[in-house]
Amino acid sequence: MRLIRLAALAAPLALAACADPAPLYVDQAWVQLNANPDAPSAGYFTIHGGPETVTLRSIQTEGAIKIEMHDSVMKDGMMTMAPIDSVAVPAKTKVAFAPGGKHLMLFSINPAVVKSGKLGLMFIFSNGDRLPVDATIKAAGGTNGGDHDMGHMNSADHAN
Ligand SMILES: [Cu+2]
Repeated sequence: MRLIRLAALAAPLALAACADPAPLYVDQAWVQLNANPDAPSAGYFTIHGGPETVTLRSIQTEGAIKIEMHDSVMKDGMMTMAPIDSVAVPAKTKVAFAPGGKHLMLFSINPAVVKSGKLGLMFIFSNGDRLPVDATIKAAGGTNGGDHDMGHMNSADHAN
């Protein structure tokens, strides 16, 4: 008798869980500090597409003077990078910003924020979602910094 009653209670909950589509979210956010404090640092993360296709319109932070989205492109056999205004996030699809590809460029991160080890980012999407995400700040000198150093020099070209 008790088993039947429990099953009847559980069924509507299970249905509700199925009908609720996986939401749009962002994780694995981290910042690779640049060894040169005068050069921008790079930021990376993974966006998990939700039930509908959206566009990442902007990322904002109060922890840096300026933030830009960049993509890495091969040009005449050289890796260069170019600013991008927005990024399409197809439904139920992962979009990664990762070393060697798309990345954030963070100019003049507040030293107090660097000390705290976390940079607060606000992801703004075309469907109105505003998702706050903390990026873990990794110290300069790691093995991942290499492929971006060249990019930073190119950045100086197109930033001015
Ligand atoms: Cu860049």
